[in-house]
Amino acid sequence: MYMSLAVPDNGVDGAAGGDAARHVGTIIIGSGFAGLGLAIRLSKDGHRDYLVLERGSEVGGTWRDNTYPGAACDVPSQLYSYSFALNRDWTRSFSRGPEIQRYIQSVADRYKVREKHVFGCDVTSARWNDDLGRWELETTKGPFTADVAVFAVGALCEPALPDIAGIDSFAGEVFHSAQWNHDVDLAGKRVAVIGTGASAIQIVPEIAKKVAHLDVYQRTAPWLLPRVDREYTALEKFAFKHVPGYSELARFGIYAARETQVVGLAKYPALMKGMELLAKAKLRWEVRDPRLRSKVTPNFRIGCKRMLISNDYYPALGRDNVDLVTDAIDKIRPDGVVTADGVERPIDALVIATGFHVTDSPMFAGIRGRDGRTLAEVFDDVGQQGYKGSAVANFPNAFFLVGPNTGLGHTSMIYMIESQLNYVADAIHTMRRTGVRVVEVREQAQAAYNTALQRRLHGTVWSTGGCASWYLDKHGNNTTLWPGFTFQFRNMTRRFDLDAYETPE
Ligand code: N01
Repeated sequence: MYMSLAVPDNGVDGAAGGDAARHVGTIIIGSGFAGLGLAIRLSKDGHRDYLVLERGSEVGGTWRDNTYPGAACDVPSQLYSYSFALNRDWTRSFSRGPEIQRYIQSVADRYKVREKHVFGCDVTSARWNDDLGRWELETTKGPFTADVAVFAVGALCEPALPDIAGIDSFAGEVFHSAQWNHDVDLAGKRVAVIGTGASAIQIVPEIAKKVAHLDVYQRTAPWLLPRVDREYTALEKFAFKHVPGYSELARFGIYAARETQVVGLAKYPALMKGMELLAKAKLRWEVRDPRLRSKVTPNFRIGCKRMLISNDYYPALGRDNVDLVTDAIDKIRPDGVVTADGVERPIDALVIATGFHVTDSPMFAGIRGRDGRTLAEVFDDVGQQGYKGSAVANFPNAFFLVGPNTGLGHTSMIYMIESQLNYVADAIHTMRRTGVRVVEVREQAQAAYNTALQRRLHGTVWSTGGCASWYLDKHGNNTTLWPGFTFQFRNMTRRFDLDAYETPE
């Protein structure tokens, strides 16, 4: 089904590469929206000397991996494609996972970049060799070296498993939302879902229909807004595809409307009250049982955690075969979950929807910089800090896509990714043009950037809204989200600013 790896082009035939490392100008690690986008960008710019190392067997990243029932996007479809490859074939206003994955695959085919991929290639470590001025990578397909390494591994890719006593002793089926086991038929089984985040609220309504009984373990009640999802009419589909400018106009309208949320989220959190009223009205309308209503009523300002959208989550909780459990989980036994009040609820299968390692990704421990310290050690010291989300001091010739403070809660990450593509592609181009072989962001430039960023983040709803979220790291700093309008980030990353970088040599 997939294009085979073209040996003459990327030189890797799928077998372990032996002792001799293969040298490549630029190595991109990961082929989700970010890594794939950079591959296309480099190809378009006429670069041939690059490779994408992808541990999976396909492009798509999070959309390839998250195949759980109900997986769908909470960003409107028209905004959820590359600007250079608009999808004029979306079938509904909010796309489902498989349709997005098909789109990503079609773009990889259209731009013929599969031949630049090495699939099934897990990068186990990456180390900057300061003497030779290059990156040395160990992978499951042998060693590689590269002048420039671009880490496009995604923020939501390393499943976070809860530290609950006895979880390993559970005798039934157990899997994380991002590693759904499709061989397990949940029909007629007693199932527990731990977590009530974006993934869980999509999973719960889907499996509630078929399981015998479902316990949903909630630690914090999320805010829910309506999901205005529907299939496009034939006329709309025709217009998106054939009327010049129609897709672009729809895209711009959605983009502009979503950007207005930044005013409430990042500037005047009190304005979020309006959204809270809408969410409360929805809650009152959809949850008639006062006991359940009080359990699902959030206790923090809307927007502090990611706002979720669903029309079928509350109704699913109201089903006779579903219980929402708000008592803390004490331990897990081979055949059930025990809560702090001593009640044991027997189950046959356990779904873990507890999110991802975002600010503490295990991947950070495998990237070693100029002074020998790993990214994990550097981040442990100062928190997850970078420069323009794309570079980190002490890591020369390394770029990061979806790096520190590039995340969003209100609009499409693809917009931020494309901004970073401009920056990183221009960096690679600038290095070629000027003959500068090594660039490393100046510590001062990074520190000044982060001081300004944290000042802006201080008054946002993510810091003041009264919740604990994965947006904040262990130092209490928000190192994940971009605090402004996304077009501000776009302007800032339009060109690579060489003067912010050391160019040792
Ligand atoms: O993960 P989460 P997710 N014991 O971290 C709970 C994107 N996404 O996979 O709130 C018990 O949001 C935790 O409770 P609390 C999107 O960016 C997008 O759902 O921390 N519970 C929470 O309820 C999203 O933000 C789409 O108190 C524990 C849940 O588990 C991101 O992925 C769809 C626990 C984790 O929620 C992650 O979403 C899906 C424990 N030990 C996902 N630890 C789109 O539609 C955690 N929890 C685009």
